[in-house]
Amino acid sequence: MATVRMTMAQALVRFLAQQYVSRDGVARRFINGVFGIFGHGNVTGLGQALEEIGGDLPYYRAQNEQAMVHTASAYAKLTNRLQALACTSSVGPGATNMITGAAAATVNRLPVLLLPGDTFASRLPHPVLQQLEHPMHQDVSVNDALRPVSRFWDRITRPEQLLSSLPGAMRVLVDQAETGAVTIAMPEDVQTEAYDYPAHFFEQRVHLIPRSLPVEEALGEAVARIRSAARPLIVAGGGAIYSEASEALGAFAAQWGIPVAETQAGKGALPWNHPWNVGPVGSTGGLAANRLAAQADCVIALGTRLADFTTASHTAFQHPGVRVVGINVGSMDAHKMGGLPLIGDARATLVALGERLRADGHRGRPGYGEEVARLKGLWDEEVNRQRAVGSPAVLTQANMIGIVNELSGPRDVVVCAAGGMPGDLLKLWRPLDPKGYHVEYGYSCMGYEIAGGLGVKMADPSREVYVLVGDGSYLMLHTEIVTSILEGYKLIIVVVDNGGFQCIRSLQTSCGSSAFGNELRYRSQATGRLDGEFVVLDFAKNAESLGAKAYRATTEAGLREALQRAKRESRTTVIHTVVDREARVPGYESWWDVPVAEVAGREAVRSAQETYRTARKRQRFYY
Ligand SMILES: Cc1ncc(C[n+]2csc(CCOP(=O)(O)OP(=O)(O)O)c2C)c(N)n1
Ligand SMILES: [Mg+2]
Repeated sequence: MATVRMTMAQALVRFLAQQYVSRDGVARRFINGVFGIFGHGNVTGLGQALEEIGGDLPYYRAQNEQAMVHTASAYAKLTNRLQALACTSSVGPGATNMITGAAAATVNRLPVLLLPGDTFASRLPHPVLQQLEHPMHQDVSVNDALRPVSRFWDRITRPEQLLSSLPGAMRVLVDQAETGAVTIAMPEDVQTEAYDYPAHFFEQRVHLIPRSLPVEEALGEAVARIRSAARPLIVAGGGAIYSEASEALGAFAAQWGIPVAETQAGKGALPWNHPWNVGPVGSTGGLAANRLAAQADCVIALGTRLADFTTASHTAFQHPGVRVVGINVGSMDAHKMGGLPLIGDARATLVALGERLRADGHRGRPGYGEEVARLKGLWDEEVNRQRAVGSPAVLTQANMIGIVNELSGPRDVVVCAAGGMPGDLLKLWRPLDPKGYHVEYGYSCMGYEIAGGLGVKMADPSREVYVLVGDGSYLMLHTEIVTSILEGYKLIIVVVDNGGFQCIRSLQTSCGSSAFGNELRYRSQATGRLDGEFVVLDFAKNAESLGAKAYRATTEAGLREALQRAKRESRTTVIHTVVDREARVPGYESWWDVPVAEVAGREAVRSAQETYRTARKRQRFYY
């Protein structure tokens, strides 16, 4: 057997460069680069390997390990999980900085490969710099903290272990149901150790991404349920987009007269103006989808995790006989809410259901189509109204969203993750392209926005990327602006300055407490709380100092002007907008479960508790 002698790190690099995926007959390389921050735990091992044989696999230097994992997640999301990036860190703090990013990737079912350095397998110099010494467990390092947030986890203590570990890691990365963060911890000495690897280990490998179908009986039962339903509703989640099901979904909805509601991850699966797209459903949903959901007797959950925002914390579906049909590549998701599990690819399953419905001679549902069209009309008008709220002199967040949407192109991408904006975007943004709406709301991780925007731009530089980021999120993590400039990936970043964590302040006051600890104010001498004057920050200057082009906009006209200029720029541009702190887009006949104190001195909290207890009575469980 021909062998090649190389270090464990060199073998890893060579193997990764040869992994391809193929779906629908199109093959592409899976791992397309490595993000990293070097330290003693990876620079002489993996760093050496990348320098010597990594030509094929570009290396990107990040500013923050959490951020680079977000960048990798966003990259994978934009490519419908058909391409990914690896992220390497040193031992210790670099590795633990990746935990948040790993959790975000795993929650969102996005493939990222994490390659943290680890303490010496030999243990000879221990404790090494940055080692966590556990008094009892000698085989524990901080990398073990990555286990619960990873879908595959391994530690390579001998170079030949790569032979079994890497194929296992690849299986999980490309598996549409199991994918998420995959961690291969690399003790720093092992990275540099040589082994005679079989030459065929480095041959090109193409992993097929199947379009699997549910078992025939499940399809048959689903057809019967859809056929007998008077008020069916499809809830389209991220899986619909990942499987590129837009066309099949649009045709299915129109042919069988079934409205399609959207989740955060599923928004864009149908263009906003598709006649059967009734808009967002759930806690931050719109009135058309929420009214249809409340009365639906058959909910077809298509590629969705059925998270609490989608189900309005289990209050969205109120029909006494409602039943769920769960179409999902993942068994866990397909079974949710007592659903009839159709375990399969979203697109292939819709096509299969359509064929069987046709054979079955499906009859129409009198009046339902008209009702759907009427509700959609009402919702479209409401979105117009909300986007226009504000005055020429004072911007509101709704206003800002409307303007950015209006001035962006049909293939451009809006990126967001946390704060009040995701809910408003879900209601008000009007995507035309399935990849045009990119909101990370599985982990809703502050700090994802700019780092994620970078990943989107790297995955498709032909699209303009609009990152909408709250002042709170910006302050938490904005330093990948520097990476975007180093690498020449242009972002248009709109910072929405409303004086701090306003969505959490709203939540706090709506549950009866008085506002404290959320806004960006000086500590007041009089009260001892952070309720003094608002701190005035200059986000434009901050961005400029990092190399970005920057503008400030406080009016509608100013924002339009700044966006036009930003579009003409070739490098990352930051627009600091100041919006009305109090203006809110309302909720639409929905609810979100946030617990309220059962004992409180304040009357307002007691009253909120009462309201909460009543609202909870609408929660339904279907198991
Ligand atoms: C990493 C992280 N920490 C805390 C939270 C909880 N959280 C959600 S939104 C939010 C405030 C965000 O503030 P900002 O970005 O200014 O948005 P706004 O609420 O003003 O819309 C906080 C603290 C979170 N989602 N992520
Ligand atoms: Mg804010």
